[in-house]
Amino acid sequence: MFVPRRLVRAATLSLRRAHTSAPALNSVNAEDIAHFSKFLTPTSIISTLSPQPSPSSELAPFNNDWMNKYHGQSTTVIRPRSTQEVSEVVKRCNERGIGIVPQGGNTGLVGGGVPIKDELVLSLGNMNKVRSFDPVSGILVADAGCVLESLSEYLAPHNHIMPLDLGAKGSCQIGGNVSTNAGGLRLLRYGSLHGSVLGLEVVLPDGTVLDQLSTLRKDNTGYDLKQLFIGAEGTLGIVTGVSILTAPAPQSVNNVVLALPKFDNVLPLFTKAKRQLSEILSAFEFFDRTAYDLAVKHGQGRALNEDETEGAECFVLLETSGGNKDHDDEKLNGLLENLMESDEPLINTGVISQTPAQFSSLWAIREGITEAVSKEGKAYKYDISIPLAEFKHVVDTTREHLRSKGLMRDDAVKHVIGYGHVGDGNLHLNIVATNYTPEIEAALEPFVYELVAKYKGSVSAEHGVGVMKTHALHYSKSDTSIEWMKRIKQIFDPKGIMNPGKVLP
Ligand code: FAD
Ligand code: 2HG
Ligand code: ZN
Repeated sequence: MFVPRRLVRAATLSLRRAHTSAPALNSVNAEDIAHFSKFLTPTSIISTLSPQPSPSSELAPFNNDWMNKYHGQSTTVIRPRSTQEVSEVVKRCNERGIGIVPQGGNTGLVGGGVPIKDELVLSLGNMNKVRSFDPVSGILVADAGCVLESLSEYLAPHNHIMPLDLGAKGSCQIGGNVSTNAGGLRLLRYGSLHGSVLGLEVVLPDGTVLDQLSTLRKDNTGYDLKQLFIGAEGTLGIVTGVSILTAPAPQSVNNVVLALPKFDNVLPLFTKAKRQLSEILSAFEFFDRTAYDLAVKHGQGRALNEDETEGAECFVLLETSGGNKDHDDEKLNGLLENLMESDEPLINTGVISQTPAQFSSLWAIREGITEAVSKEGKAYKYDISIPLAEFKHVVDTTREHLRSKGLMRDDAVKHVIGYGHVGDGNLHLNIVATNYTPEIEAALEPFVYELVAKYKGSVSAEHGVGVMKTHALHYSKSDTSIEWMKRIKQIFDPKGIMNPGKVLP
């Protein structure tokens, strides 16, 4: 799905700025622009400080996030074409104490990819070449600015797929994926990027290039430094190249959307699906009724027939991927028959895809929920890990809490919905409001974070910390852990220029 950059609206709230304070850093000035012009092509510099100043409308897509919730005032965006150029830009910023915000596709959902003040935005989009691919090992080495979907398209004729997939694939970049340790729709099958990323090339905050672009599956030679940059959200350095293990394309895929009479059936269904489908189960995604209704309302995927959804409290999208169509069909049909035949069926009904178009259309319902929510209103997004059994309870409790505060009304909070990656224990709790307001935020925080802490969960399962959750880190990390994170940051970035105000409180 293509995720368009949002147009900027004039009067928007900057909710988080009050909570955050970036280190004292210098602003970019005209001399810096003159310095950059010595080694960058004119099209690599977008700046209001250039001799021919760029209009601020050109900077707007880089200063505002995908949700139009977080806003910066950067005067300058640099779009380097090579690692060497990144290194030169970073060296200058380090000397001058200028904050840098690395930016990929700007699809992040926690405000990590946009400036807080007027930091320089370093956008990786011009570094978009595949460096090498080995069809035998499946190892791909690519520039960090390659868009995820383009990499999937590149691999298709070689019968390989990327080990990750997400709704933002049309815009997000592999460097952004690595820097957020993105999870997504294939994690159940292929695991996290901490496993599939084999090596990284990183420009460190002083401009040094750390070349760890290994293509080895096994390498036990001491500390695995690359792991520090996976999920660092641009606070330790700039990822410029990625070596990643891709997967052989499955020879046979199926998907089915199952309508369930009640949430309580999700877990028994997951258990049965794992047992009966075993190695071919590749995704098990959940969305509640309101999430489904919003996706349909806003044209995401093709709606199921009304009789297929009647009485359904929630839905599960289940995918199989394997190597033998007859074998996989038999296993999936066996599961579906078994589900329908039991005395108390776990599902009301299911819709199975028969063609590639139907396969995509069923996925589009699930993948399109984020897009649908953004069309419906302004979303407060809580991306949490909690025990599977508590998914519904957390959604219901949050809704009741907002009701008790008198906020469940059309001009405040319109919907509270839950969806996510059951297979990974990751719930996306979205509160869809008419506007972002301090009143709603105060009702939600720390309420939601305390609920997560009660279940010993994580306040960020996959989207990261960004600027949104720096103050909430302590709900999921001990003081000792935070202290060591700060020490690591200090070692790599003593001047605090890399993505200031993000991740660490
Ligand atoms: P950006 O948004 O540009 O940046 C994200 C963070 O990474 C920022 O802190 C930025 O500074 C840093 N960064 C970016 N590039 C680099 C680099 N080269 N070097 C160093 N730091 C860098 N996330 C999931 O985990 N799972 C999902 O299923 C999922 N689905 C989504 C669906 C939609 C419709 C949308 C809009 C978002 C979704 N996301 C999901 C969130 C987001 O897409 C991911 O976090 C994605 O990995 C961000 O990539 P990006 O290139 O857009 O990064
Ligand atoms: C998903 O799983 C993404 O669809 C986005 O992680 C979740 O928008 C969200 O809250
Ligand atoms: Zn997700």
